[in-house]
Amino acid sequence: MTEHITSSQEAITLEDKYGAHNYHPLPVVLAKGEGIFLWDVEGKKYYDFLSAYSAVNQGHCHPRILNALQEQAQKLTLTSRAFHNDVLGPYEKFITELFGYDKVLPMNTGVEGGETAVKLCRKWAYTVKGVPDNQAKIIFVNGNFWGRTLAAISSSTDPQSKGGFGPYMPGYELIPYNDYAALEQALEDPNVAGFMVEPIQGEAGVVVPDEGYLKKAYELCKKKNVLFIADEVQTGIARTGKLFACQHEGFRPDILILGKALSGGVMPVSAILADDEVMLSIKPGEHGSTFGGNPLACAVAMAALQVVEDEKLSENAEALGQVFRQRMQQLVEKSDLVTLVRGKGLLNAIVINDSEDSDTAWNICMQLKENGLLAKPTHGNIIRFAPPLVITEEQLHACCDIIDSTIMNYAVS
Ligand code: IF1
Repeated sequence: MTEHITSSQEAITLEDKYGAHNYHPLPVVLAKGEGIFLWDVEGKKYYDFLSAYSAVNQGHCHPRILNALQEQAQKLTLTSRAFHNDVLGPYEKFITELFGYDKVLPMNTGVEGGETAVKLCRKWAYTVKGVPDNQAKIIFVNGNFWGRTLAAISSSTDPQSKGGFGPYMPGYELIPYNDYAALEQALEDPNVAGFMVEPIQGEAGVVVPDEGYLKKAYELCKKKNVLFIADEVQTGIARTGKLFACQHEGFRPDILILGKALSGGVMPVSAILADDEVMLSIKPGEHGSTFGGNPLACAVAMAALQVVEDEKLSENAEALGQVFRQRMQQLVEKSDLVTLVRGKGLLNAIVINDSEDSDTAWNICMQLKENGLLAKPTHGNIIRFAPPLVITEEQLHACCDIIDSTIMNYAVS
């Protein structure tokens, strides 16, 4: 019989005793979510300003997505890909037409999307580009984050993500983010197969590259016959004010990686999209996953994407992102605790005027929690603000009022 939790402390105690200690969560225990709101075990209500790291763009427990989940769950949840099912094909048509690609390869978690993109890129290099076997190189940028598998952390520059897990994946090269000259130099190597990059670096602290960097990088990749791989697990699905962030610069990456809000936060669903020349490099039996493309995930993802379109979440993110950054800029001007605000759409962050290893950002988030708003620092002195994209302008101003008053009344202890 499972324990019925009656207090937050009880839940925390159970996690501490029986769970791995691989996270350091804020001391809040959530029991209910609806739209932009979360409630803890004691019934206290919060604005969610993290959206489960942009997996809940459509808002918590969206009724249309839950209906799709419940309806499909009554019929068929999993067949494996050993057989066909009657939901995968319609989903594949829907998502490829929506994003404008020939084909989709469905997986589950975001990092599996990244792994699939790396494998596909290498396979394309050997079978289409003609790179000698086992010589394919993939270029990543400093500050990248695409998950916790060994292939993902092998490209990391963050000691906390990477340290102590060697040996690492060969065939990777790192260059600085937002540095076109460094990319030009790296692509002089004829064995480079791909360039994998986040259009905005989420975990690194919502780092936005210079206007035009991504487009120029894409054009250089085209010229050098290198695949541009966009990791849009966090920036995709309307988060930055477009269906996917590369659209701000008017190009389609050769491989587009999606995850998180692809399911509206209801279950793990990820995907990579590519055109036939690339996607058909992988032949039957060369890649897969037990749950990849399962009927339940397909039904949920179609509903989650339909909500993004019907509720115009990209347009809302674009408009309210401007409002948010204006409000935060006013805070920058009147408080010496906040040095800048940056972001696109409703993926934003403020930089706190303290060293990276200070606990000021954490303490501010603890105070925000007391004041009814949940957010969490990324690296040290940066606080990411990413509410569900269904937030209204009135609610956004109420949240900005909480952030403003919390910062202005923050007593540097
Ligand atoms: C954790 C970070 C965010 C991602 C991008 C791929 C993935 C992620 C751009 C992998 C996942 C999650 C992982 C989670 C916390 C969170 C996170 F802080 F770790 F870096 F969002 F910024 N590409 N990010 O952001 O997707 O396999 O997790 O489904 O590991 O602590 P996943």
